[in-house]
Amino acid sequence: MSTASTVEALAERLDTAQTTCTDTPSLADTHDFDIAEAYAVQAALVARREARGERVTGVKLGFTSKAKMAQMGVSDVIVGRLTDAMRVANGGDLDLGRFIHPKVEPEVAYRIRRDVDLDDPTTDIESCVDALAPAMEVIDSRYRDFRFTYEDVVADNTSASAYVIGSWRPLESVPNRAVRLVSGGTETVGSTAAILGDPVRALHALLDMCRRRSIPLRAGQVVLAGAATAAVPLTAGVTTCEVAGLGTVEVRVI
Ligand code: 0L1
Repeated sequence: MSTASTVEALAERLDTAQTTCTDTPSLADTHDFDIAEAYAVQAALVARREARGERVTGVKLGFTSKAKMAQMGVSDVIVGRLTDAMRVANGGDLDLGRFIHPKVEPEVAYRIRRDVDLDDPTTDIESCVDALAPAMEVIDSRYRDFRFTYEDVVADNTSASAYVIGSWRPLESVPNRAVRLVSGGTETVGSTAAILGDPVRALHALLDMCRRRSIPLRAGQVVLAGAATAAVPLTAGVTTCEVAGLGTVEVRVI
């Protein structure tokens, strides 16, 4: 790339894909861009959402499983931004019509209780969170036929599309809890251990990434720590996720 106008043009293309539910070819087909530029496109994309009145409500991690990192040929997690327009109430309705080709992932969420000082090298990220909950994330890559590069996914706000969070519980260690997600006729089972070996490691990886990419972490925001299984297609009907000991979260997909 990389002029400011190119960054803005790519953000606009992804934004249009999302708002019109129309897929778009990989940006990398026509633009040579690196990971720093990909995060710049993501920031411009999120700024467009904020300009429409959306509020950033948290962050999400992606590529937190070894299998997904190996598939993408990378060794780093990726970070995307969540907004209030993506939030769905636990037990609420979710309209399939707002997506291109959605998939759903079982997750664990953390709640940030105080602003995280990214500049302080002694910041203890675990002391900045005060609760956790079962959660689900709907990812909806804006790219045609799911054909994308690592940089493409980052630019596309890591496919972030919707999320639902269950009841918050006091913090506890959840290194290896059974997870079960059912969407329509598809069931997938796994473990929180798939999230970097222990979801708490996702918090440390998040702090590192947010420092490198200057992504603020604010009191009251949520952190989706990463998928506990491979994503499954989101289909009409009740979609539920149970994390052993943490409870259940569900949406009605219509
Ligand atoms: O949340 C994630 O798993 C990261 C995005 C993966 C890209 C995709 O499959 O859409």
